[in-house]
Amino acid sequence: MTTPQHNFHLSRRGVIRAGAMLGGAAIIRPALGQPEGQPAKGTKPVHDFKFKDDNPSRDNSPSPRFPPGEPGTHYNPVVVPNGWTLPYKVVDGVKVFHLVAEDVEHEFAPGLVANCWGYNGSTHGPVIEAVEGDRVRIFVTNRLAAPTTVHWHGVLLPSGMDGVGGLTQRTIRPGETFLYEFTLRQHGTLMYHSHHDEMTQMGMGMTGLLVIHPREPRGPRPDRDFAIMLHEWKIEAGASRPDPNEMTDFNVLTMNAKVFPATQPLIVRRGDRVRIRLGNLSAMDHHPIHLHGYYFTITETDGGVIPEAGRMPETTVLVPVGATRTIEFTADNPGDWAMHCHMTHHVMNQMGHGIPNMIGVDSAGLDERMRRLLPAYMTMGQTGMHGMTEMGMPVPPNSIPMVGGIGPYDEITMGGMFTILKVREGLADYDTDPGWYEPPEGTLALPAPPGLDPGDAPRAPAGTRSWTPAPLTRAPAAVHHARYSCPMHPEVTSDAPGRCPECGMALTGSP
Ligand SMILES: [Cu+2]
Repeated sequence: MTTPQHNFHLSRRGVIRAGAMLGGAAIIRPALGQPEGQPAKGTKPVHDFKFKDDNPSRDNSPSPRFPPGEPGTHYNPVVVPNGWTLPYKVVDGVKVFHLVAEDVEHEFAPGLVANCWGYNGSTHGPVIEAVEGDRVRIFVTNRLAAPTTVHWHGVLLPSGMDGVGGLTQRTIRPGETFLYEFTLRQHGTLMYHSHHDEMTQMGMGMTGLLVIHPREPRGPRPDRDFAIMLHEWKIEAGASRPDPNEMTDFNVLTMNAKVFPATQPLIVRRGDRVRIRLGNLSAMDHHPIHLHGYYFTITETDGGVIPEAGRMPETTVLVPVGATRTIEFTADNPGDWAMHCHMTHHVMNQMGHGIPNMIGVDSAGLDERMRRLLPAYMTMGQTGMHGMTEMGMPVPPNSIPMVGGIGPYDEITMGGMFTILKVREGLADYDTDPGWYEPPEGTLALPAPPGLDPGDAPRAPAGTRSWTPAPLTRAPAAVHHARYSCPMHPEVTSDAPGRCPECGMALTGSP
């Protein structure tokens, strides 16, 4: 390949040309969910499903194809916390997937269940995982009451496979099954989502990750390769559906559609090479995801691999709406490490938003007087939001407390877009939660022992909190009257044409 694009790794070695491999096998019968009865008025009849392998790579070379990549041989499958990966079948050398768009009853955390939209019984949809050079055939059945499409975000494919309702295809009507087929020319972390009535359908959860592994990895594969989709929802306390019309006030912020403490921790062995793929299909918010205990490198975007010369060490990665970011690091520091969105409202759950500011309020007497009117009244938030996890405060039906849960030492005052990276020595397996980290003696912050109090802490020196500008040494020039000034000495001005006494240049201006 002559392309300079670093994310294209396909070589001629092992390439199977589409024609040689497929022969006539690309013709398949429209057996899966073919709509019964007449096609909708004004729509063309279903074609014969004979797709050409005409997806050009960047350098317009003929379509390189490989046999289907296999897990274990060509890649280590991704780990999807709280989620799953869509199984496929290989038919005539093509990987065949089947997505079903449908209503999904989804639990965001114990206590909060909502009727969302998703794929194959989950929201978000399952991760689709494949290998660069694979030919993929994806059936999409629509079991929603509304028409839909699926767009393959970031995938280099023929225009007619791009899934944009109205623009590149007619929509998939309720009950219909459509077929998308293309060859994967790239590797990376990409996404799929509805591209019809986008605000409603993505807002209801119709998104998923699409991971394409490189055919020829340039370095050692990661030991743990996590895939996480970020999203935001508006679910009024007690409501049974997300409100996709919300523009600003999102109150359920999720990783793989879960809020902490329901987010499954990322469990790794000390020394593991870790990759975390983050996608964001929130409606309105970018998410700066911060990892404690490490610095990492942002290695990829949904546009491909970042050249090594362009990488920087980071502790926070901003994942914009409609983008993916991939970070990598070696897990050499054992512990329980928070990984969360650094937008502080994005680590609060439903009830933490839009309440009156009570910080500093002395509520003595107020509660008593209020209880004469409202027997259950209790002022809250006078010193902030802590205490909200454990006070056993009744919450409205179908809602969750505003913050997370009880940690090993205290309450954890974060919910929402928050999870924990658990790095351990000598883990038996990755599937068992190793519990809370026990720090070696001498490595835990504790109350200062008596007698070690350092005494008065330094105070801010006088003058650091206010600033007095230096007094003027002369009267300000009457520039507002002058019509002429020196281009080199702006303080030299005049109401009449002339020359600058400093430098002799003609004053500029207009009569
Ligand atoms: Cu955020």
